[in-house]
Amino acid sequence: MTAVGSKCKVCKGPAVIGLRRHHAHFCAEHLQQLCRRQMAKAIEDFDMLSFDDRILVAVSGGKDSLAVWDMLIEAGYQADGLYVGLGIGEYSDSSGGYVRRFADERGLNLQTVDLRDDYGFDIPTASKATKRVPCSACGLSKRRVFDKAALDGRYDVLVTGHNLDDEAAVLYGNTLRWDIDYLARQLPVLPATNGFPKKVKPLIRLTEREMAAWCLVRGIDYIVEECPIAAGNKHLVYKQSLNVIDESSPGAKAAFYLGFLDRMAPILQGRSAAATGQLHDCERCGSPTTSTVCAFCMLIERSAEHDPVPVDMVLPKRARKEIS
Ligand code: Q46
Ligand code: ZN
Ligand code: ZN
Repeated sequence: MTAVGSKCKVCKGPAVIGLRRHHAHFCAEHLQQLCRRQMAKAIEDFDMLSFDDRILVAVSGGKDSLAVWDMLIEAGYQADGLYVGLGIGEYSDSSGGYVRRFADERGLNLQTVDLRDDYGFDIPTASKATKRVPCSACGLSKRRVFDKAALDGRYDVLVTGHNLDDEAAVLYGNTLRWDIDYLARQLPVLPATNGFPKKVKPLIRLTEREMAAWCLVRGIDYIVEECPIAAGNKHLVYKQSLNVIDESSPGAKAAFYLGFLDRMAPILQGRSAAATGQLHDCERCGSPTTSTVCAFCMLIERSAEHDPVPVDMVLPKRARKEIS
């Protein structure tokens, strides 16, 4: 559905985007109104945030995390940013630049952590050293660095920019594997527990396309390139599959994910490892784990003593061809 020549459903002015899920087009002002309302509904429905909370937003330099930071500040929340340098070659250098410019231009407080400088490894090296696929080493590292920054900084809540497309794709993958532990934890709010900060996802009712449009109309400059390691990963394949379904049945993707939250998540309540009391303290760092030593401590140990690995050594074959 293209917006060219179409009129806004609300004011009949020139539309900038057409949204099949809403059977309507919207101008810049009413697109923003829709995004604000959807975020406010998610925050209210799941009791995500209060205006007294000190919020830490994990920002990557991509559209979603910068958009959610912008939307929270605009709505009157107190939100600082956290950027983690992953050491993924030029992609990391460039994404860090977008985040710093965003924060500087708006006078916002940004914290930065660099995996190489602060922990002695980067994602390509961690992937080789632990024989994990890069996104697994990356996801584990980010989660732990986010948790630590939020707890050390005494923030009330950690926000991530996961949108409806992200959550639907993760749900799709978890469902294909019937991974009950992950399904039981796939909630838009994870409460603070011993060793974990409260974590929330205010963009669960908004799509990738809506977030790109938000950035466009708000003049937010973000890194458009995907992480080079993402090329061909399963998450992207799940997203594409859902987009094909949504193309023929507009709204199916939203119904899949929001229906899960409404009808399936309550049934799975109490089924995660954390809820069934299988977690205890890591003997090295004290973080909750199902093993004696947590996966992140193992990753640090193996990676820190490994020779640094350049990013092209861990790129998927397709991305390597494109670069050469
Ligand atoms: S940054 Fe990290 Fe993503 Fe790159 S290595 Fe994978 S997980 S794709 S959001
Ligand atoms: Zn309008
Ligand atoms: Zn540990």
